[in-house]
Amino acid sequence: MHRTILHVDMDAFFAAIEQLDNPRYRGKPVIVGADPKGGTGRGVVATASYEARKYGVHSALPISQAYRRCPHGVYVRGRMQRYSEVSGQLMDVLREFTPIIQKISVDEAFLDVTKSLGLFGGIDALAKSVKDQIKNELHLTASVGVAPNKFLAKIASDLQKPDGLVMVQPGMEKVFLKDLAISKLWGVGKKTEAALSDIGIATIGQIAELSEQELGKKFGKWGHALWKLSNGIDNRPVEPWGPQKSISQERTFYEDTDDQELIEKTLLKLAESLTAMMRKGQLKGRTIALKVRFEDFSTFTRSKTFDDFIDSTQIIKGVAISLYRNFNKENKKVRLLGVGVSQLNTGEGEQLGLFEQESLTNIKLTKLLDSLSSKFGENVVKRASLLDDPK
Ligand code: TTP
Ligand code: MG
Repeated sequence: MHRTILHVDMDAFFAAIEQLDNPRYRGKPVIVGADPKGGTGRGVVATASYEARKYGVHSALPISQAYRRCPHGVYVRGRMQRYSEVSGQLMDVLREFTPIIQKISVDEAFLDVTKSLGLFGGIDALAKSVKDQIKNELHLTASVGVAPNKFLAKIASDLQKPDGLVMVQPGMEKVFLKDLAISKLWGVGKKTEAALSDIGIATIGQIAELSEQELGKKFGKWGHALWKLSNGIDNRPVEPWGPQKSISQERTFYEDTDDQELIEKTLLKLAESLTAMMRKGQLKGRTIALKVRFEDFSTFTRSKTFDDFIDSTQIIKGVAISLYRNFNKENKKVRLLGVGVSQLNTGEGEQLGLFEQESLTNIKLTKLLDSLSSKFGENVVKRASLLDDPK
């Protein structure tokens, strides 16, 4: 018995919401992100409407370049609160189709609809209905991928954007993947891509032809995962939110930075707001982790595990700074920093890796923040978000 998994991903999410809320922006190239300041602005594009993408403007492009490519575009700052609100509405719509739903970012989720198919008259009708409901209730479009597993569903949703619908029938996994570029494989970054292209490999089908042992030898544990994925095998379940497994705080700098003072100050602030939240939620954890994303988007975590459960601001600050100093000795420019705690003293059972479930953490944090804000006022507990100014 095979599973039926949907991956739903909204189209040009932030930009589409701007066009929804400001009818005069519709049909125009809308760019959400830093202030371009007539081409001299610093920082990056969060996202661009499909009209703007025709000019080569996309997420993470420096805003100055975006301005050069599309000077007549409509440039807007982000409104995270509004985007979170729509994100919540999206999840409400999706929950009508199945309770087995895993939100993986502000605008995307996996749904396991295996057991709902009968209710909705089969997969074609269900998938159409998901798209229609999003359109009717949110007035926005989504792209949907349908497949026997998460990996394939995620690739499928991206293939016919915007307003796409791509289905991978059971049994067609390898045919579907055969000619796709290896960059579509989860976790294949520039380095793996280069290593694979060195041995003449450009498509997923070519990886699938190698033996699992061979890949294991070349890439270790990751090689085995690579083999499985390229053969269309992915048994990971869609995991609805369970009890909280980790808590973290992170911040993206508008401008990548190698300013040690700013970096360490930011880490201290993140540790402070993290521990404030832990104490309010009566949470302690055994593993303290640092997350660092560099300019090229490569992302690393470093952690330290203690025998005891900890919530001390001093300890967490100290660990965050020492992990950072040990890790970034070359002082490479940093784009994002995060500090988190896992192995929490709540719930039991399997402990998930830190940052693996950012959405889960975010939802829990949002709830916690809401309750704190109502007690202490907004500014006391402002959360680091993608669009916040780092200062
Ligand atoms: P995505 O789903 O990656 O992008 P998108 O919805 O804008 O466009 P697409 O149609 O290709 O799915 O990300 C969702 C939102 O997250 C996006 O609207 C803005 C935000 N975001 C950033 O702020 N920075 C980034 O680098 C990326 C990739 C996304
Ligand atoms: Mg999207």
